[in-house]
Amino acid sequence: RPRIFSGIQPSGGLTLGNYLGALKRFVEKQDEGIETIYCLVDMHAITVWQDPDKLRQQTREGAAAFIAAGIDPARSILFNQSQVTAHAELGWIFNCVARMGWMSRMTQFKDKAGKNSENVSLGLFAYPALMAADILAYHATMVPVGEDQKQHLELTRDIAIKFNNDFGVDFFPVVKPIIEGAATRVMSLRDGTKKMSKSDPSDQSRINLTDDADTISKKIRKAKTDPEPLPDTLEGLKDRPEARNLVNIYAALAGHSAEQVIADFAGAQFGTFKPALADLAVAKLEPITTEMNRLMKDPAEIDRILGEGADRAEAIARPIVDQVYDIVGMIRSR
Ligand code: AQP
Repeated sequence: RPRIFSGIQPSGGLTLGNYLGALKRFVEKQDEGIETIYCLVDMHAITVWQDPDKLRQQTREGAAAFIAAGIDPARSILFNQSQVTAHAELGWIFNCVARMGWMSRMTQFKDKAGKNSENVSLGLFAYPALMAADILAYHATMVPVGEDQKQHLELTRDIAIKFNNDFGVDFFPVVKPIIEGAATRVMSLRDGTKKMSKSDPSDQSRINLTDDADTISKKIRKAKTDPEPLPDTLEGLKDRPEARNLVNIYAALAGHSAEQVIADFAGAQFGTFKPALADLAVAKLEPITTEMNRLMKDPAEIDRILGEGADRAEAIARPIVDQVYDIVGMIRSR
């Protein structure tokens, strides 16, 4: 039976990019009846500095977003990474399998470290090895992610293959990224060539799942665009990253293809298209925000759900990681 694993960092409030590229699709996979394991990856979050109280708050808010978006903790396993020590344990072993050269080629590391790579945490560099552990500790084979995670998943495959070769076993499966839909890469509202990101310093660049209707509308109306009306073919969006981004967001929210949106809005000015997009975004996001706010009133209940999810996750990961210790040659005598 296929098993899905995916995660989101509680490194800030979740954005429309996280929702369309990841969360919405996590729910679809759950509803297809596939075994789904979803994680708030708090240990990844601390690869850059997080205020402890905010980290707790963001982890609970992330869990509330999952549930509000349609993750059912009875059907999916939902937990925070640090409660299942198998991730850290396998992560260390993978640090010893992955090669420095592989890690140095990771574009996300280069982007996040910028010119200051001497001064970022060692954890940020090792991040993709921990991500491989997140997935492989469950022998998951399918990983729904946004386009930006493709390279990390290729590295996960390389780590699995090298581990199997180094120890002469056929233990870890080959992992397949699932990158699908109209919004696998939602771009910043201020710059159509940059990914929408929770850590972008400009709040105007993103829609947060906690934004109210008025804020969402204002951000969309103010989103950067060009002066041309919408074209009548997708081809016409080729060199118009901002216009293309808004069309893709509309398509993903409406559950249509981008072609369909272009057919419906061919020749429309942004003065027409943006209000339509704002109305659609509010209609889709407001119920989620309202439910998140309701869930956040009972943090103890969220913690209980995460703890229960961690118990179920642990029951799957523990025997797999115990076998890894055995394969590697570590004595387990108690
Ligand atoms: N802009 C995006 N478009 C589509 N998918 C996206 N994802 C993130 N941004 C977009 C997908 O969301 C999942 C969780 O991502 P993450 O929280 O692990 O971290 P990230 O990819 O680094 O996202 P952020 O928002 O940019 O966080 P920060 O700013 O902390 O680095 C992944 O499946 C990702 O593809």
